Amino acid sequence: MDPVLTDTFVTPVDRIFFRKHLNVPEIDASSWTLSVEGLVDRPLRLSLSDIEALPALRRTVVHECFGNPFSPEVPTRAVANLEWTGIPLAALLDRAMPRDSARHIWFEGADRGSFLGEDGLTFLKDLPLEAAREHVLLAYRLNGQPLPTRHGFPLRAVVPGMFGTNSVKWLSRIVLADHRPEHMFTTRLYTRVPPGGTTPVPVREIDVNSKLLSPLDGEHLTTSRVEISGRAWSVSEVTGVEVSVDSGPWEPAALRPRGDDLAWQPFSLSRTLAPGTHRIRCRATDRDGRIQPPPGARNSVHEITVEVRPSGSGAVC
Ligand SMILES: Nc1nc2c(c(=O)[nH]1)N[C@H]1C(S)=C(S)[C@@H](COP(=O)(O)O)O[C@H]1N2
Ligand SMILES: [Mo]
Repeated sequence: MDPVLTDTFVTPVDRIFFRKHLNVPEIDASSWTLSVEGLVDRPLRLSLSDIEALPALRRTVVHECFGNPFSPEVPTRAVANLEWTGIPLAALLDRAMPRDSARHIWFEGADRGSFLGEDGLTFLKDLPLEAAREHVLLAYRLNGQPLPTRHGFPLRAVVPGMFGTNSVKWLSRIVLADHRPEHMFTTRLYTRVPPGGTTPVPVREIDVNSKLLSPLDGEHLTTSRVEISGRAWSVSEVTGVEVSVDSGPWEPAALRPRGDDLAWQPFSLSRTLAPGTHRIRCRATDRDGRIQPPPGARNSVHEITVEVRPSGSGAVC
């Protein structure tokens, strides 16, 4: 069974994929602090209760791992849809008062370790300050529960519309700066060359993508009436998902509109399939006209194979 997609709209905590590059810090929430420093008029050092005392918001957000940074074109579709509770980063920036020279914001986790033979690394990411002010949430609850250690306790960044790699877990330090940090996870890894370009850019905005959830790849179906369903997501709203069976035409699936949050969107289509083996494909298009490409790209059309063996046909034991 697929470890990350389930048929619920919000992915249960025990079904979320887990990624880490360094260690998993065990943080004592009573002594943990978050600092906001660098090009600010009023540096801050906040406890978890300081943060929890600020007005909270809840957002349901699609969460997707970019995949292996050494294989940026391989589809992994490690994806979840999660409900975060936290504060907008903007609330802290308003208090810290960034200077006019601040253009970039750095997020650093409390994890430490070695990666690619480099010792003493931290997990550090950066964003343009204006984009971060607009989008970033600092979350301390996940699906209504305290944030589990593996997902970033006591506080993590969540960046709706950007790949999971930007959502720094175990957040401990925020730095305002006039330049990007040269670092393993900012300028060396997690970059890619955009289509038609030559210069690598940081892996940020998610691609248009979709995933078939039911039936599952390789599933043996005992009825020929099949409800084909899945999830689609992109940085802008997905406006259409099409499904193709075998080499048939692309047919529009029913698609749930996105709503206010940057969540994934369920889609479904009913089909009658003759006994035998079938290939099912899905492809999403978003409001900006992005469409999933053919195989060879990390967000290529998703394809599964199923076998229909109606009960009574003698093929089912
Ligand atoms: N501090 C820290 N934050 C991190 C990482 C990490 O290794 N350390 N991995 C990133 C990557 S690549 C992804 S996909 C997400 C995974 O979040 P999850 O394990 O909660 O699903 O966390 C991101 N944030
Ligand atoms: Mo990731």
